[in-house]
Amino acid sequence: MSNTQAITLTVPDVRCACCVHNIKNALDALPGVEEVHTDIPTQTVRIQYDATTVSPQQMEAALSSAGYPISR
Ligand SMILES: [Cu+2]
Repeated sequence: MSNTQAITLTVPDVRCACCVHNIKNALDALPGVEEVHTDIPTQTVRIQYDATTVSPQQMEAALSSAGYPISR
């Protein structure tokens, strides 16, 4: 059973297309991540995910270890 949810994270280090690419790669590596949309002007990452498989904490950790810590 899947339980699709969405969150938007603020990632201040997003600056260019390569950051968008790196973020997508880091998140796509996590099972349960369904869709990643990074917006450069607002420095936000919107993630659609299966909440039964992956947690926001895991996604934040993946971003952080890819060099893109989130801000609150
Ligand atoms: Cu970049």
